[in-house]
Order: sequence, then structure tokens, then C-alpha cells
Amino acid sequence: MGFNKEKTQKLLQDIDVLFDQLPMKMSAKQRAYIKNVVLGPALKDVQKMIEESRPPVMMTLGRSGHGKSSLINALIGKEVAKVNPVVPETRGSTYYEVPFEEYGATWRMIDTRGFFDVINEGRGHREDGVKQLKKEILEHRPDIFLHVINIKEVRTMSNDLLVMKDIGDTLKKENIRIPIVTILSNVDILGNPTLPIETPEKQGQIIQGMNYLIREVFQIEEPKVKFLNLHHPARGYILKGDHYVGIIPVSTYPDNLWNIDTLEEFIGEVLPERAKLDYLQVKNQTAQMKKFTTSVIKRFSTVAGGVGSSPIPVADFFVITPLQLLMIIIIGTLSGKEMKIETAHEYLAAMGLNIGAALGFRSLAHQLTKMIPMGGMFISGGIASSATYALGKSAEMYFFHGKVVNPKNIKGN
Ligand SMILES: Nc1nc2c(ncn2[C@@H]2O[C@H](COP(=O)(O)OP(=O)(O)OP(=O)(O)O)[C@@H](O)[C@H]2O)c(=O)[nH]1
Ligand SMILES: [Mg+2]
Repeated sequence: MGFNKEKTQKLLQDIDVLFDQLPMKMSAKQRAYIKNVVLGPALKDVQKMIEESRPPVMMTLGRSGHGKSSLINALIGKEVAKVNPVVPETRGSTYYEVPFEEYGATWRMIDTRGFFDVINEGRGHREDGVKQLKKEILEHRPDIFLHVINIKEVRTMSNDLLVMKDIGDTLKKENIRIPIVTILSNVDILGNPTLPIETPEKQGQIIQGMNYLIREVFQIEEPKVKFLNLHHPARGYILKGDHYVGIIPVSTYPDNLWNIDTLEEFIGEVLPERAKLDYLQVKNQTAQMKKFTTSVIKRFSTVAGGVGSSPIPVADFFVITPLQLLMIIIIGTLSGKEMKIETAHEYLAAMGLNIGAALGFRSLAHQLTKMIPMGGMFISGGIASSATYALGKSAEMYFFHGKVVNPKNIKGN
């Protein structure tokens, strides 16, 4: 199961429910303090992060028949866009609102009509076509362009580039920057179609195709190009340009998908922060989701540091414990666990802490302090913060990598 945004959001809105799950035995005053001063700010912060996230908006561009609709289907993992071998299939732009119910997430995909039609409908029409395309771009404000080019046609791309330049100029005037990922499709049927894509011969042809595009079509200088994967140069290039950010070869043919995972990961990196959560939770990408976790850990550590800004006696360390438990639960949730106290228990048990139902809250706090490095009788803000950070990192290693690492062995932030 993956991280479910809607469900998590609902749970976060109901602090009381979560709070009641924590093993608390304390006075009403203590309870109010923890709730309002300690947990409140941290929860609000995470809640805000989730609330502000929105569906990613991805727009395909490219000539008719080059594989725009096939790409959309490959990314979504099922057929939503019509695919047709001969007749231009996508006539006007098609807008897809793609719900992923199991994750409570949504993607927005706009499958545009082919450039080819736009360019070849005679002078007047061409202008109209590009104008229409620009109108749609400004209307939908995509986070990313997926420019699909059949790898066999890289040599005939000058018309496409004119359209791209035209679009680029318009966006510049409006002060909008939309990164373009160039996707070279049809690599499976490049050269000898019976050869598997991973053969050296085929990989060489793919690299040739990418190089041609870079040198002759984009005319980008070598230093601005980097391999996406050093061990597999044919998986794609990163471009250090303002607009063109990468070239990724793929096969979107359903029976012979290739390199879609590289593309998926790359899109995850290029999307703006706000659009990432909805995208990543669907793709369940550990590496990317961890970036999210990192910011959760930082936020919780900061709040813990604030609580300890007037030194608190070690004996009172328990005021931070709920905060830390909650952080562990949220990290577990981001990794795909359920948002409940048992998720924290699972981690603590793996660390060798036995959290039976009968265990009092103070004794849990006491056990936690033993796991976390701190000397002396008082906890300063700095220690509260770095201890919380170490605990978060340890929980992250456990939930994301199944590794048991004592927070004591984690160096500070
Ligand atoms: N073998 C192979 N065929 C592909 C690939 N991508 C697309 N095709 C085929 O090419 C044809 C056209 O693909 P579409 O995805 O419909 O192309 P499109 O860009 O959406 O075309 P329009 O909607 O007309 O603009 C279909 O028969 C696809 O199956 C690929 O990577 N490999
Ligand atoms: Mg299409």
C-alpha cells in the first residue's frame, strides 16, 4: 500500500484522534501544553505541506503519430488515451483528470494535437494551430512539457523546433518557465526491430540518435550535457538548459516497455515542489519520497528545538516524546504504513524497545532518552533538535530500507 494523501490529511485534521492514540497518562494541564505548544505547530506544518500540494499538470507536445498518447498510457499504467497507428487520433487537445483512488491522488494530463497537423494545414491554419496551442498552454499552465519525438525522425525536426521557439518566446513574455523533457520514442523498432533494446548495437544507435539531437538540432554544447545513468548512457541525458532539461529514449509499446522508470523518476525531479506529492505517491518512488520525509524530519526537529529553548529537565523530556512518536508515525505513513500508533510501536520494537500497552508514558519517554545521545541533567534546544533529527533519520532507515540503526549512531543535522 502506498501513502494515501486524502486519508492522511483527514487524520491530521483530527489532532485529537491521533493524540488519544498516544499512551498518555498526564494532567490536563500537561496535556494542553503538549497539544498546543508542542504538537500543534508541527502538525500544522505537515498539514500545510499536504494541503498545499496539488495535482501535477503534464502536457504532451509533438508530431502526430510520434507516440504522445502512447506515452500518456505508459506513464499512467493503463489505457486512457486513444492510440492509432495511421489516422491522426488526437484532434483537439484532450484533457485527462486521472484519479488514483488508492492513493487519494490526481494527475492532470493534456494530450495535445500533433504538431504535424498544426504545421501542415496551410499558412492560415498553421498560425491558428500554434495560436490555439499557446492559448491552451496559458490556460492549463502545465508544470512540464513532454515533447515526444520518434527517434527515427530526429533528422527532420526543424519545423518542430520553430514551433517550440514560438511557444518559448510567448512564455518568456509572460515570465513563465516550463521545463521541456524530450522523449525519444520508438527505440524498440529502431534499426533491427527484432533485436532486444539492451543489446550493445541498439544501445549505440540510441546514443547516436540522442547525440544527433543535441549537436545538430538543439545545438547544445557538450559541457551542458550529463548522463542520467553513468552505467547505462543510453538511458538518457540531463541538459543544463533553461528550457530543455533532459532527453530520455523510451519504448512505450505496451508489450515492450523500456526505460519508462527512468522517465518517471526524472519527471519526479523536475516537477515543482507542490506538484510532487501527488505524483510521487502514485509512483511510490522511495528515493523521491524520502526527500519529503527529510523535510518532515527537519520540521519536527525545529519544533523540538523550540520547545527546549528554555532548558527543560531531563525528567521532563516527555513533553517532546509525543512529538517524536508522531514524527515516527508520519515517516512510516510516507513509506506506505498506516497512520496509527502501532506504526511507531513497530519501529520502536525493532529498536529493541518493548512498548506494551501497559507501559506508562513516562517510562516510554525514559526509554527513548536512553536511545538518544544527551549528557547532563538538562536538555537544550540544540540537543532536543538533534536528538529528534537522529530519531527521524533512524525511523526513515527503518521504514524505507528495513535497516535497524540506533539513533545514537546517526550524526546530527
Ligand atoms: N513500437 C512502438 N510503437 C509506438 C511507440 N510509440 C507509439 N507507437 C505506435 O505509434 C502509433 C501512434 O502512436 P500514438 O500514441 O497514437 O501517437 P500520437 O502522437 O498520440 O498521435 P496523434 O494523436 O495522431 O497526434 C501507434 O500505433 C502506437 O502503437 C513506441 O515507442 N514503440
Ligand atoms: Mg494521440
